[in-house]
Amino acid sequence: MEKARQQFEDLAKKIDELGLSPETLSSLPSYHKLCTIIPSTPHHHPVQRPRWHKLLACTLMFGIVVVIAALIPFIFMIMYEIKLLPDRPWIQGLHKELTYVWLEDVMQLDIEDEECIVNNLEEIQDMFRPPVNCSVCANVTQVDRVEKLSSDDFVKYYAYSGHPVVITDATVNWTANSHFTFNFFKSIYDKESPVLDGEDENCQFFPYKTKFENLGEVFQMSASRSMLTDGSDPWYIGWSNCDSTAANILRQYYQRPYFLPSNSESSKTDWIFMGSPGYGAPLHIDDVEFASWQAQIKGTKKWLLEPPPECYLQCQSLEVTVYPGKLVIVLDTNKWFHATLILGEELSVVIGSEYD
Ligand SMILES: O=C(O)CCC(=O)C(=O)O
Repeated sequence: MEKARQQFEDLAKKIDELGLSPETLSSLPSYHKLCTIIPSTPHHHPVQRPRWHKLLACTLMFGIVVVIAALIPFIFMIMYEIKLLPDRPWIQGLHKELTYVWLEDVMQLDIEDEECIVNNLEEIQDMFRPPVNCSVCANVTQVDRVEKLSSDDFVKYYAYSGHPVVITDATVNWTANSHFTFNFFKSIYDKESPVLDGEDENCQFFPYKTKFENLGEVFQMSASRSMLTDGSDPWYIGWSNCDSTAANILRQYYQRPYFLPSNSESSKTDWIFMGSPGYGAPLHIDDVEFASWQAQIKGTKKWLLEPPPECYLQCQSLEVTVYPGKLVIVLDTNKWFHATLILGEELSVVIGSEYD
């Protein structure tokens, strides 16, 4: 037995020296003979696993390392979002870089054009908006009507207080009042305008109760409907004027309201709302960046302003009617719920913009 064991050791050593695999050893007839003498032989020699085992193990290890490496950015992003990471500039920078890589390179989105990865439902947006500081409406019992409003007074009383105001001489020198008709807008928005097909995410279009899907369809309505002829279907729409060609033409007919302070930036995007008496916007609150002004170019519009529910005990609802002419209403539509209704017989046309 001892001799056989020695022979086995010699045989195994030889195999090692020759650089042969352990499988070669087990395939030798002398190995099998020795096994019958020493039943525990395989355990005496460190039997190595076959090569494919090694390959599989290496592949698995490599896979695990790759997966962990790929997960690190995700883990970082999640930790950042749930605020588990300290607020350091390099962490914020890294988060921004990773966001860009993810959205632009992986998801192939144009980050400047995409507003959200997943768009919020408006109802949910309203529900989860941050609560309003009720100083915007506490003690406000009416919408002031003022004229000759200096920029200083505008800043002091209205611009950032959230207190709505109507400025009754705001559009002196504007020629919009005589030019802004349905046909005028129709002539400006040519076929190339991104507003028309609604393809550009930044060009928002509100059809309200109508069936229009984009501005292109609006401008194809019949002349009698556009002129609100008796019996024609009423309509009311709004759109953001994101098309610079159209915006530049429109700006020849109106200027930045005189009461805005010189250091206040006006948004590049204007908003236009247009439509029939009896229609308007339903009660809602906006999620835009700043407060805005809106000039009543044609028609008469009644505004209903509701304080946000968290301020019901301190604030009251307000109503104000804005007539056509030189009037501009300034309102923080992010703070006040608002609804509009067109009064009278005339088509309502307004243009407005945010200011900071
Ligand atoms: O002018 C309108 O009829 C609606 C305006 C509006 O809802 C808004 O500016 O958020």
